[in-house]
Amino acid sequence: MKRVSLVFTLALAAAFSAEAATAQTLKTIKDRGLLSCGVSQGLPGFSSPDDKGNWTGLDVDICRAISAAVFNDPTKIKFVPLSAKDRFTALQSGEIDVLSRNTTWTLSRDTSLGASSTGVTYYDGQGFMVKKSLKVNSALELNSASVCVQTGTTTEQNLADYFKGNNMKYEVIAFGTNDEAIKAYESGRCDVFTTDVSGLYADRLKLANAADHVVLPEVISKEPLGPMVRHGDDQWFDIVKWTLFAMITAEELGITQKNVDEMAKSTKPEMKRVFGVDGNLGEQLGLTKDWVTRIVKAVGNYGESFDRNVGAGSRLGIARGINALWNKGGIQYAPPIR
Ligand SMILES: N[C@@H](CCC(=O)N[C@@H](CS)C(=O)NCC(=O)O)C(=O)O
Repeated sequence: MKRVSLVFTLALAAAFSAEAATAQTLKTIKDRGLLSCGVSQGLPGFSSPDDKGNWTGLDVDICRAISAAVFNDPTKIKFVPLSAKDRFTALQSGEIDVLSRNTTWTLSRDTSLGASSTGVTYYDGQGFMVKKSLKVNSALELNSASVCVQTGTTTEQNLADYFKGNNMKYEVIAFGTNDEAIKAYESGRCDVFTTDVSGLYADRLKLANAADHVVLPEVISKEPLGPMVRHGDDQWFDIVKWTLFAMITAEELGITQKNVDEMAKSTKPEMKRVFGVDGNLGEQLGLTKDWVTRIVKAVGNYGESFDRNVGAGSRLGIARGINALWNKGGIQYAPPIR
C-alpha cells in the first residue's frame, strides 16, 4: 500500500512538473508584457509595415488577436521581420513566440524543424509569373527558363519537383530575400518568378508596370499557410490554435467587430458558450471568459480580416475561393467551441 501511494505521488509530481515546464510561454509573454511575433520582411496583405512602422496584414492580425486575447490590447507586440531561411531558427531559439509569416504547413517542418502548425489562415498554392513579352501561356512552355526564387522555401522544392516531373530543364537563381528575387526578375536576370500565388498578387504591386506581367494558370502545389509555435508547450499551442478558430467561428456565427457587444447578449446556448456567459472555456485555455469578444473587437472575424487585408476590400483583391467558409463553398472550418 505504502509503495503504491509513493509511486502514485511520484507520478503526480512528475506530471505537475512536466506541466510547469511546458506551460511557460504564456507566462513568459505576460512577464515580458509583449508577444514576440515572427513576420515577413514585407509582403503586402500578409505582413508589411507602413512608413511609421505600423504592421498590418492577415498574418499580423493573428498576432493582434493573440495579443488581444492575452492582454486585452492588440498592440502589445514586438514584430520580428524574418527571411524565409531564418524563420525556424527564430522559433526554435525562443526569439519569437509565434511564427505568422506566410509559412506552409509540411510534415518535415512539424517534425525535424520542431514547429507545431496550429491551423490554416490561407489555403494557397504555388504559381509562376512571367513577362507578357515572353508570350508564354502555360508553365509547360518554360523548358530551359531561368527562375528567380527565394531560398529556404517550399517554393524551391516544388520548383525542382515540377520541372523534373515534366522533364524540363531550368536554371534556378536563388535569393535570400524576396525583394532581391523580385528585383532580379524585374531587371531581366530571370525569365520567371515563382512563389505562392498570394505572394504573386502581393509582389505584383511592387513592380513598376504590373500590367506587363502575367500569372500563368498552373498551380503546382498545396501551400496551406498558417501560424506555428514551438514544440513542447501544449497550452500555448492551444491558445494560438483556438485564437484562429475563434475568428473563423465568429464569421460563421455572424459576429463582427461592429456587432460583437450586441451579439454577446444573445441567449442562444452556443453564443453563451462562445462569449463565456456559460462555462469557462476561455479560462480552460489560460485566458479569460471574454476571450472571443477581445479577439473580435481587436481584428474582426476571419472574413473581415481576409477582406480588409487580401480580399475585396484590399489592394490585392483576392477572391475568397477555397478560403470561404465550409458552408459557403470553401474549406475554412473550425472545430466546435464547446
Ligand atoms: N509558403 C512558402 C513560401 C514562403 C516565402 O517565404 N515566400 C516568400 C516569397 S512571397 C516571402 O514571403 N517573402 C517575404 C519576405 O521574405 O519577407 C514557405 O513557407 O516556404
